[in-house]
Amino acid sequence: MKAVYTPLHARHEGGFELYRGQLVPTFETPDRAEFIRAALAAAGHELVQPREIPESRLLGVHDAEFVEFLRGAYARWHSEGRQGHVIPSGFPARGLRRDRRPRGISGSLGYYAFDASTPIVAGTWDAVLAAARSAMTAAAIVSEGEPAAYALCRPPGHHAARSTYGGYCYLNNAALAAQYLLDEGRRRVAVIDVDYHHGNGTQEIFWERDDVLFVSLHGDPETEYPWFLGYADERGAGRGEGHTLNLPLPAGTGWDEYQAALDTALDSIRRYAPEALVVSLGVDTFVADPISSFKLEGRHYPLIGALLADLGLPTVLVQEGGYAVAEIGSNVAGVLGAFAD
Ligand code: SP5
Ligand code: ZN
Repeated sequence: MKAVYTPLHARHEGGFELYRGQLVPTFETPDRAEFIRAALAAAGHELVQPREIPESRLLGVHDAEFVEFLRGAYARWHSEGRQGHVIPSGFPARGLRRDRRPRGISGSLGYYAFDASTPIVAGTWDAVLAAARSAMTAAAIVSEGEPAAYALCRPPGHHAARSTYGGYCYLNNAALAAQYLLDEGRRRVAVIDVDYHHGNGTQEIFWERDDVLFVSLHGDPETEYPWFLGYADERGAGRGEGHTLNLPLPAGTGWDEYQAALDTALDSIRRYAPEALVVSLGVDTFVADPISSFKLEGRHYPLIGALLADLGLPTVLVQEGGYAVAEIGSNVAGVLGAFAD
């Protein structure tokens, strides 16, 4: 299938994240995308460039001031006399005001970010915009009639919400793809998120909407990132009531339990009867992933691809996480190859 890729992803590189009490090089690295690109090219998928989709399309999903903040954050950090990496250090927790955005850069960072693992470096915005355009390009390809397309998005997106960023994510690529499909005429779109981590951003964006069904399988937030969203009792609100389905699974989950949850997720999508599907495709469910705790093996990824294809829907697959770099390419290619067959 067509796979949207651009080398612009590599401009987002060299950041540090706060991990277990230390500043360490971020797990989300450029070589992730290069291993995926190589595996997809070797498997015969056609690599295509993202289109110059107008930035106004971002505003279907994101707040305009948030987008401008992300674009300018690195320059502001340095023009306001700070050095090194742009990482927030204080957040509006319970009891603190979150109704106003402080004028200074440090307060603004804490206002918009929700963790300290998502650094902004000089090239971050270029890569973020290219990833968003990649996802929307894949959606355009499917809108124009291809049965499926894949976007090799880096940085990933599913933790980013309307006006918050975190979890290595800045703009929500999968939500942008879903909104693009709707804007081009699909009436109902389902998003299935198979990344190890809960897609809190996607959930928040579509929380009160009934034109998007959001279904997520993920590590139980009782112990797993992002900790503060992704519980089974979250089901949507207002018109969106019943249009969010969370299937948290315990750390250590292997294929049998995973497949049972995937069956539940696919059943709910069939009942919703969408006109298109977006897959938030993280492969950090892999047994050797350095920050996650499921036990899927390489042979399981083609099974996921085949089960997703069985839905028979026009499908946009969007890259999310996956940090076992040596195997990331074969795991992603495993999903796509089985899907295309
Ligand atoms: C897109 C994506 O996969 N983002 C993940 C961001 C995770 N960042 C914080 C990770 C903290 C993990 N806690 C360590 C558990 C080790 N078993
Ligand atoms: Zn993840």
